[in-house]
Amino acid sequence: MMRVFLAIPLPETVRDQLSIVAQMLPVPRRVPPENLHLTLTFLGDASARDLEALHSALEGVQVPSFPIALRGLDVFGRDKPKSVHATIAPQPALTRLAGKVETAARRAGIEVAARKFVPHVTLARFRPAEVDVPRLERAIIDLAGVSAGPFDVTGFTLYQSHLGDGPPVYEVLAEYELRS
Ligand code: 3AM
Repeated sequence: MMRVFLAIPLPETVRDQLSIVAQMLPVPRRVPPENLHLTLTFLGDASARDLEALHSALEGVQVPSFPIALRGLDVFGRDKPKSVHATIAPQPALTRLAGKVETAARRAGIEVAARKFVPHVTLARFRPAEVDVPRLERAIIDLAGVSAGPFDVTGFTLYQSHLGDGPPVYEVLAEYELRS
């Protein structure tokens, strides 16, 4: 089985901008710049057979390319934060794309947890006890004006996540282009 997810890769300039922002956060374990991405759907463990069915289903996803922009920061976990992320300016085309890839995954027989799509780019992950929460909250307010992009989303990628000691290694399994 392979641990896989579908995500939008980010241009290098955007990853560079975001990693500078991440450096300004009082947090441990920032996401390495090369790992920054925007998850569309986490698929979990899939077999090679699942992935073949998924590949056929994803080739049928036809969505025109669209721009997105990153604006400001937020946390997951509220008063016990577990991660900090850059938020994405509202873009209905992005929500539609996430809906279509999720439907394609279900059609391919992959169980996808039903959860609301909250578009984000994770900048750091940690345990709540590892951060000074008021200090982190102040940093997020101070950095409310950060932005990156806009840039055109021209495709999305199927990644395999290899877990080990240290940050995960994301391997590209397949790339899907959006129509320009
Ligand atoms: O980088 P982000 O935050 O978009 O948190 C994991 C990461 O998301 C998420 O999948 C992305 C690639 O690893 N993820 C990991 N395990 C998950 C799970 N069990 C999960 N998302 C939902 N359920």
